[in-house]
Amino acid sequence: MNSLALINEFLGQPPNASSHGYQIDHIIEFCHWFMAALFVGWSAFFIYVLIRFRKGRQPRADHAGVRSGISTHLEFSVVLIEAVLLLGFAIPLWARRVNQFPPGKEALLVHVVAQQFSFNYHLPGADGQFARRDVNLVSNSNPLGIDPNDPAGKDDIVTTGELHVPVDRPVIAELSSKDVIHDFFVSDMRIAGDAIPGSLIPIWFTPVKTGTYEVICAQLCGLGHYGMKGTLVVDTPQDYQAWLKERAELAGTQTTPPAPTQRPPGEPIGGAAPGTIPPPGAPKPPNADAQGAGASPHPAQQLHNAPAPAASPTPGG
Ligand SMILES: [Cu+2]
Repeated sequence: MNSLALINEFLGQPPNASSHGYQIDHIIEFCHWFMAALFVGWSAFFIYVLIRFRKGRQPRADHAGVRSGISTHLEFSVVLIEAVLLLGFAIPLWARRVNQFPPGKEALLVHVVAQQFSFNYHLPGADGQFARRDVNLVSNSNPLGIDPNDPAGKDDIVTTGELHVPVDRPVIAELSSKDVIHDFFVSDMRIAGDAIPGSLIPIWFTPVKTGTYEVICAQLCGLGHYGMKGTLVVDTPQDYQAWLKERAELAGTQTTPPAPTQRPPGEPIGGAAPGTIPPPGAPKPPNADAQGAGASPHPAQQLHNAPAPAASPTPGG
């Protein structure tokens, strides 16, 4: 573990704070030591060749070249080690990340909706049900287009910039985007995932250390990309409950019945709400299709057959 910390420090990586992160660190460590060995080996070989085949010692070029098989064996071993790294470590590790999601009941499911230039978070509240989202309801005060008439949304929590999660509980973050491709990257948790318009991409991690961590966008997404940062706060279970309560109370004071979202009174519901920029020629999606992902099957199964997220216009649609 000491060498892991050394490599991390050397590379400027923050200490790992997730349950799976040590595996990522391990493969990073292994690759770097291997590359260091290669670098030293090739450099030594290069210097040897410069001296051994200098003009003074070898005035005439020998077109037959090297006759021994040492270099072939060396190159084969390098290829073999790289194949072992890829097939033995990298691909199985990746397969575990994408195939072995924590059970839905055990995990905290949060919708992460990226936009230029911030991350929005949608939590289902006490009932565990996400409200329906509709792109036509998106406005400055309702960044996710949550349907104010959906009873499932009465206790939903929407935050921008800061997300709280409890420690030692798996978190499934379902990524989507409202505009361009972003990337939800939390280096302390050793996770990153692209947020792509028209896709729902689940990633998961289990935070094992309380604290405040930086979330950044890792895809060049426009002029304000440099400032697209957020905060992930890992709380003790008690602090997390207190935060949930605080958010619920805040939502309660900011809404006017029957709207559970932060829609100011008098703002039109449906149609072209202020702040909404529908794509050119976009047909209005039928409400049935826009049913939020809360009632959908296991997130891992949505990767390829997911409907477009309600708040994300399909490219070219
Ligand atoms: Cu971005």
